[in-house]
Amino acid sequence: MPGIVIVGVQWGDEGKGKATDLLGERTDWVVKFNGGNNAGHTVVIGDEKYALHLLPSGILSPGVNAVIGNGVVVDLEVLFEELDALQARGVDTSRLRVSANAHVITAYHRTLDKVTERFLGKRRIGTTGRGIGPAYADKINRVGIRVQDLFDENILRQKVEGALDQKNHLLVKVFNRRSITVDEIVDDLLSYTERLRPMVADTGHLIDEALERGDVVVFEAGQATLLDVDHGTYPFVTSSTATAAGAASGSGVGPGRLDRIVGIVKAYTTRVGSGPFPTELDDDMGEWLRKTGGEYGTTTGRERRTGWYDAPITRYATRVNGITDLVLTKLDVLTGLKEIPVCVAYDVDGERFDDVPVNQTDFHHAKPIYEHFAGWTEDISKARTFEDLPQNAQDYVLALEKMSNTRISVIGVGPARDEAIVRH
Ligand code: 2SA
Ligand code: GDP
Ligand code: MG
Repeated sequence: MPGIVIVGVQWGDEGKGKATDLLGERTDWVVKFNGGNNAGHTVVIGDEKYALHLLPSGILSPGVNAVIGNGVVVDLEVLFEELDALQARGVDTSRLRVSANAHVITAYHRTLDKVTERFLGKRRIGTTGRGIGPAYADKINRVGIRVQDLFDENILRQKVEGALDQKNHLLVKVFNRRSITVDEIVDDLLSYTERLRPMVADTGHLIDEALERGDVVVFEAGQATLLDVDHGTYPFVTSSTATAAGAASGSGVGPGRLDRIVGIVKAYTTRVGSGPFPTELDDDMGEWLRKTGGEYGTTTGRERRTGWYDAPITRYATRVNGITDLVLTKLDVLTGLKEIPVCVAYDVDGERFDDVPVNQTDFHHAKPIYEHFAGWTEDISKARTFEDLPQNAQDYVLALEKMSNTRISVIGVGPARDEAIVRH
């Protein structure tokens, strides 16, 4: 099983970073294939806590080759800040390779992201403001700057000129901002080239060779299924393919190379940013989940919206990703609840929907239909086998497994690397 994809089932922050890190011991390569420094993965190893944004979580495992694939948008300032911070903590980052075809995020992408959100007012997406959407828009519009362009100043200058042409008009005339000069962008980008040069590679080729040798390659998705630009709650999504299919196009290997698709799902649900969220709790219970689960953005520090587990979402994610195994995280957070509601279907204006409705308006109107499960009070953070869990916790897990038609292979019972139950 050399090609393993890790995807988020819900709206992100399910604990993908920890899952990737857990697999690290048996992994040779970790590939980030979508998104950029909008991602935030917290990994706890012993007493050390790491927050990663642009770098794949696998970089924390000694000996693992880390790859930033062609599907990623790279903010070079952030890349080197993260590398410096990890190096200062003694992490070996020498095995990082960056795709020559990855696009770069520049100052004008960051500015456009922020001013567009302000302009949208109540209709804003709630982006992370990192320039992700504008960088992908340029890519699709064929005016993006790629990593390889940094090594030819003439080409770079031409491309930046092309990209800035319409943007300056927009910035000055529509958003009342100053115009951005070609020189300031080119000078900024060129300041990174010498440090970047040894990392740049034909990463698709490297990964293909690794798979051919039988190496274990983990493809780590940023964001999640419902934030995917095609399959998520559009327009309240990120601008990349965050589902399993993106692992192939975003890293340059064929889809047939992907052997297992591991879906990471939280024992309840969270979301950051705007958009529909049927099981959202806008009350003390929601606040309790946020506090107990530590649900604050890893990148922006924003409060995450919280709600109960939504089974139709997991079934949907299982279908669009082809999930073969589930990792259920943060079961420990639910400890102490008398009963735990689980959304089993939706009521949409009087009609029952067992699945996520295809029509976005229906999803906005969806009211959860709940089934209630008995809670437990015992501390489960020391549980290492399924049988160590209290009966009610076992029943909760088995019920979620049945509703999603997919095996739950790993259960997270705490943030640390070893706080997990692996079911055989
Ligand atoms: P963007 O910046 O264009 O990708 O924003 C578009 C939507 O995607 C959501 N998004 C995220 N949702 C959850 N977690 C993310 N990463 C950080 C974290 C978020 C943070 O790990 O906590 O720190 O705020 C992430 N990145 C993007 C975003 O909220 C918009 O709804
Ligand atoms: P990602 O974006 O999917 O990698 O997730 P984040 O790192 O943004 O958010 C998940 C948070 O939950 C992090 O703070 C993790 O340390 C933490 N976490 C992961 N698994 C568990 C678990 O099983 N239990 C608890 N209590 N925390 C967990
Ligand atoms: Mg996160």
